[in-house]
Amino acid sequence: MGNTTSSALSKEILEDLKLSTKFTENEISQWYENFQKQCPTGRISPEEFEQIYTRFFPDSDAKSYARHVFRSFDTNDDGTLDFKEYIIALHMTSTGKTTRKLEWAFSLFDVDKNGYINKTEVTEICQAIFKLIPKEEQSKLPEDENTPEKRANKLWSYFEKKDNGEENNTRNTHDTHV
Ligand SMILES: [Ca+2]
Ligand SMILES: [Ca+2]
Repeated sequence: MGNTTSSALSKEILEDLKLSTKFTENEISQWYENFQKQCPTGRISPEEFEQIYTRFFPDSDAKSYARHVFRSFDTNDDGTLDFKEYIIALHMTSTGKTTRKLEWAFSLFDVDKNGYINKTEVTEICQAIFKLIPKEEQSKLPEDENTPEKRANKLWSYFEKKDNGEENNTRNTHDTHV
């Protein structure tokens, strides 16, 4: 008995994940099995995460975006993603509720994690997102958002308008265009 075996998912984490994601116990257990196969150490490194993204975006440069996404899900700031952080990430990017997605978008944009979003951070994320878009797709974008800077300007003025200059209130906006 005891909890020396690392292969079982603790009841505590399971209950916690069921509550915060609405995934079923079965689903979570299955993901845990897969996670353990792919990731015997139980932790995903930034490099492994980049590789996952590179597989999804083979024709573009996904590295900087992957780095930002990784940061936004590494909630305990230890430089790796554990199973719990991974499942929350999965939930957020697939079936998550809008409010949860906005919370995530906020932490994605808050590059230095100080609780505020500034324009430099918005520009940085827009640049990372742009690198995901293949070149030929970029040329089809509307004139007012066909560069990372234009996109950042647009997004920034949207935040400003919404929040009356209160840049720390972006959690309350209902559409971040990302
Ligand atoms: Ca972590
Ligand atoms: Ca910040």
